[in-house]
Parts: sequence; C-alpha cells; structure tokens
Amino acid sequence: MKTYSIALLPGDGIGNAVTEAAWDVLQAAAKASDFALEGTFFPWSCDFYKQTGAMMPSDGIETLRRFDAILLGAVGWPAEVPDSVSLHGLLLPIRKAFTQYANIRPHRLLPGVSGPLKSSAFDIVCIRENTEGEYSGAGGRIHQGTLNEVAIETSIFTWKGVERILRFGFEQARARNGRLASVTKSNAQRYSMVFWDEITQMLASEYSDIEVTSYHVDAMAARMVMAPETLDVVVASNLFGDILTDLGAAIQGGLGFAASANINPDRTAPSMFEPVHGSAPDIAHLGIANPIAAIWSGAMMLDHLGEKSAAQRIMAAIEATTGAGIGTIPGNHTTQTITKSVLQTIA
Ligand code: GGG
Repeated sequence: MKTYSIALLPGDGIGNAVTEAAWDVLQAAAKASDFALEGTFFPWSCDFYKQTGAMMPSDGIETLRRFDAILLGAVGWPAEVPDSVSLHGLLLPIRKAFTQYANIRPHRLLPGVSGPLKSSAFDIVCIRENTEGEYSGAGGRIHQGTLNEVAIETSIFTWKGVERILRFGFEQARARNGRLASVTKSNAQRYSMVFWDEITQMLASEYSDIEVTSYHVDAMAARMVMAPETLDVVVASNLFGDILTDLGAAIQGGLGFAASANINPDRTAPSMFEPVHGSAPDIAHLGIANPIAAIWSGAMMLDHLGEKSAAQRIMAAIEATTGAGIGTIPGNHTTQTITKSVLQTIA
C-alpha cells in the first residue's frame, strides 16, 4: 500500500485542536481510498521556545526534509513569546528553506455559509509570493532604545523570485478561467513594484491566452469587496498577499474557512499545508475552533500528493457538513461536532 510520511506541527493555541481534527479526517480519507498516511508529531511551538530558547531544534529543517509533506496548525502565543520571534523562528524559515514560493489560498463560499457581501458567486484563488519581498527579514535597528534609534526593514524582490511566482500565477489562470490580476503599488513604490509590473508585462506577451490586469493593492482591496465575482487568479507579493487573503477569508465567511498550501512547485522539498488563521489565544481552550480551514488545507495536501479522489472526498464531506448548517456560524458548533460530521460523510 502506498504510504506517505507526514510531519505534524500543530504549533500553538487552536493549532492543536484543528490539526488533530484534520489528521483524523485525512486518516479516514486515506483508509477509504486505499493508501496510508504515517504521521510524526513535532512539538515545535512557543512552549518549545520557552523550554529550549528556539522554536525548533537547530537540525529542524533537515529533520523535516525527509517527509512527503508538512501539516501545520498555527504559530504564536504573543503573551509569552513575541510574534516576530515565533514567526521568524518556525513558519518563515520552513517556507524559505524548502522554496515553498507559492502560497495558494482559495476564497469561495462553502454551501450554507453566508458571507458579509451581497455577491456570493465568487471563486478566487490568491497566489501569494512566499519566500522574499517584504518578509525577507533583511534589516536592522541601531541606537536601540535611544531617541536616535533607526529601524530599517528592506523588501527584497529578485528577478528569479518575481518571475517564478508570476509564472505560477499565469499557469493557475490557464488551468482555471484564464484571468490573472497582478497586484502591486507601483505608483508609490517605484522600484520593486515597477519591476514587478515590468515582469508581468514581459510574461503577458508569452501567455497571450491569459487576460492580465494590473491593480494597485488598495484598488484590489476595494474590488474584493465590491466586485469579487470579477476576479479569478490574484497574484501578489508576500505582504500584500498576506493582507488580501485575510480580506478573502472575511468575504468567505471568516478565517475558519480559509485554507492554504505553501507549495514547492519543483518538488525538491516538502510542501506545507496550514489554515490561514493563527493560534487564536482568546478561544484556544474553549473547544470551538472551526477545523474546516485545517481540514480543507489537508485536502490540498492530498491533492498535491496526487491523491485527487481522496482530496475530492474530503471537499465533498466539508460541503455536506456546511450544507447541513454545521460549522457555518462561529461558536455554534464545537470543533468535535464539526469534525464528527465531516468524518461521518467520509466513512
Ligand atoms: N496558520 C499559520 C499561522 O499561524 N498563521 C499566522 C500568521 O500570522 N502567519 C503569517 C504568515 O502567514 O505569513
């Protein structure tokens, strides 16, 4: 029987409950489709940081490299570890080390979920650049703690990095409805974002079958609210993609429904799958975290591993669950009830 080895990193807060839920569903889908998933749990988190002084061991990246994929919950416990430490200590290094340069985030309404917009007929895939740009980590502070303090955070945009994410976006558009929206702020940011626009134009002539529109990020934010049905594939830098996909999550009913895949398209290292949401300390011990985003991310993992019918089986079970009104309104159902409903439909 084909067996996939999966690294499980639940992380912090609700990451634990939603990863457990997603793992139960993935196991059920694997069983129903005649393959196996072998999970190895890693306790790398803010708790781990408090015990060891690091978010993961020094050989953490090499340890993860041997897995077929990584399933991650959420990272962050700001009351005890600064978010800048936890994010740069676990999530961002994994994305960079494994060249997971494409972060895919689907935004559509699941059956039974009412979003906040009048328009419900949207189906957007945001492609967020995931390894450089504004989250490169290049910068520093001098004269810290004095009135002469200076802080610099430099965005890094490389030809290679920009071209490959745009190509990925063009290919996604080709596989979908043939429309690509490229997002920058090239009126204000006249170096990096003009560079991005120029590479978009260069590729547009190569992908003449794709309808390409360039938007400024502020205009895109408005469009995602006012006319989301006009969008198909949206490609953006690391920071802009991060922000726009929280907006995407909002229009699809909330962060409990927003799934994501950090993909290494060349398959030279494992890809990582995680819900868009964070650790949600405010509800972490209430048992009401919505596991649907994590389960959907798990379905994206199976799709990436080539187990398409198992992935579709999970999506059908999610849709049957929300279609029956389970998990559609925050706090109305427990994590356990929602998971049980998805599991019942898969079996
Ligand atoms: N689900 C992963 C998680 O904890 N996300 C919180 C977050 O702020 N992530 C930042 C990012 O996606 O770059």
